[in-house]
Amino acid sequence: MRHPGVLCAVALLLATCDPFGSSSAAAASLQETTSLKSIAAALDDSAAIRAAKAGSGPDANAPSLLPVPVFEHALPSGSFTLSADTRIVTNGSADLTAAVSYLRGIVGKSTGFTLPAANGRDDVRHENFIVLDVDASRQGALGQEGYTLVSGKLGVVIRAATAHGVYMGIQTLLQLLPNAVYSTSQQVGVWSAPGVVIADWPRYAYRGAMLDVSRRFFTVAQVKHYIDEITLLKINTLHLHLADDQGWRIAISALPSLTAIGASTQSGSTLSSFPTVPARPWYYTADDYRGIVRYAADRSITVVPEIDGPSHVSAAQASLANLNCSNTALQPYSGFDGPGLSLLCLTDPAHLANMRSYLGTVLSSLAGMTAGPYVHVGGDETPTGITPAEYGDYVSAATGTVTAAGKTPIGWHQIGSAKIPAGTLLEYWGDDTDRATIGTATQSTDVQDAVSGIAQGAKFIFSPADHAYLDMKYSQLTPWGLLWEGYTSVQKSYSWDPTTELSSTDGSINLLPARQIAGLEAPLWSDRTYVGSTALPDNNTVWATQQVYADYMAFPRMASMAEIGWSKLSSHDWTAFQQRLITQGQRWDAFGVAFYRSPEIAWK
Ligand code: TNX
Repeated sequence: MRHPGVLCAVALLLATCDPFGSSSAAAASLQETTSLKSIAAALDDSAAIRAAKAGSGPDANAPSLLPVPVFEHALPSGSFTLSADTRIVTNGSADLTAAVSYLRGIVGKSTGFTLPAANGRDDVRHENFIVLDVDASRQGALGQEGYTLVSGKLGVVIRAATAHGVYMGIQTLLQLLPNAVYSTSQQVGVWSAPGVVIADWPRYAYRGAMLDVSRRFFTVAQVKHYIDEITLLKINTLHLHLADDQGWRIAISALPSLTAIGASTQSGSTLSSFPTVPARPWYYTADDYRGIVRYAADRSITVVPEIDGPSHVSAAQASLANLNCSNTALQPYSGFDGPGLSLLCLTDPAHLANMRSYLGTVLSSLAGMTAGPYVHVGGDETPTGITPAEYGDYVSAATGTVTAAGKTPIGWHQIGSAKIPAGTLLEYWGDDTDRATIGTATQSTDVQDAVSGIAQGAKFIFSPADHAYLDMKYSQLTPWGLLWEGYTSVQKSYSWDPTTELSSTDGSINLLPARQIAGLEAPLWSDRTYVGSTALPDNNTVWATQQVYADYMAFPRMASMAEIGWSKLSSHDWTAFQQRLITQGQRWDAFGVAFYRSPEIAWK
């Protein structure tokens, strides 16, 4: 399909088709341009936005981008070449400092170019610029994270309503450049991006990744590395599972025992028995955590902290005696048992008061350290003995503290069974077995909890365990991870959709209105990060490093999640996705991501 309007609109970048009459006039008008405003105003990308809104997808010959953008049209007449002279032009109307230093950081390492800021007339004459333009009036057309990108001979122009949108455009620009741009050491090359016009925005606002740092501690550097990896795919949320049976990972100054005792264990090891003394204890100080939050924010990622409960709480029960009915602290737990292992004492007024005081302290200090709008309160897998009233007491204390701290609660979908505040988000981890019960006389408990949440107006984040759980093995050959949902191939991770997870298999019943879908999240649990993980480990067991485990399990399946979360449903296509993954694999190779080379894909 041809888009002549678009071609003409980008005449300034191409100097071929000229809306002002002749290409030389266009070139001249650029030479005289002294401000970003006039460059941006002269570049009319509205035709691209119109084409995107009208449902035009990417051209067949457009460059391979992942997630695939809403609209992308290859421009035949010339590519942009990044060089030591390329200048960055911004208008300073929004804070682009983080986005610009991110771009300089990635490009600087691989190309050695510094991309200095332009300063007026002289630099624009270079005809070699990257314009980053924030214009709030484009909010209606592009939303929070949308952007347009035009590249041509003279430069690249990225325009958005917010700095987040510009940042997403920068991620796209990196994908347009040669894969070696992701290299962390200097490379020689011709750094060209093809001529293209793109109009793009996400399908869902919440596109998350979860890291279980409780069962296996990830250092600050390892968490930052994971952030660096997920941001390449336009993931915008990092959920940290900070407390579970096997470990407590965040310092709460008013309750020092939570880390002094609760952080001394992980699945399969205790600090005292650990073969080498770790350089750092197995928790984040408040400064560590704030540093992670800042690092993420500089990459347009919101951190969501989670304190699980009223089950998955052994680490807290080992640290604080008054959470237990016996008033005795439990032994720290470093085993491998899962569901229903632990429960706070919720059976009498004194212990309910202890629980409320504990949550009040922990969740409000965590809210205070968190820049983003959410705190996750857990709520999954309680033991069978608990009554709905006890569970409701916990959920009400947890969500009440979060809302009182000015944040929005998120919980695993089970909290939908209790009374939850308006605006609560539910993270749904049901699977196709649950789906098969929708509309039958025996809807599964997971579906019932979801239905109760839907009726209370909750919004949903989808993490279906049979598609989105990154700790599930890909195949019999996967050395680590779990298997309770069966094997999750790359194709299976790509073969689902948020709009049908809560509808009957035949599609006749849909429980969840589309407006109550916030997005999706890919959890990476860390229960079993060792070779031979279908059995318990012993002294000879070989453990994966955190980074090897995360890279292998999350990539390429994170790309499936990213594309389902960002791209239009109509562009969803396994065959085309496989092709995009081949290119993405080369980017990962350059960036140093030790992804799993699944035989489903013809990797280069
Ligand atoms: C279930 S699903 C869990 C986690 C485990 C995971 C292992 C959910 C909210 N809880 O505690 O780590 O399975 O796959």
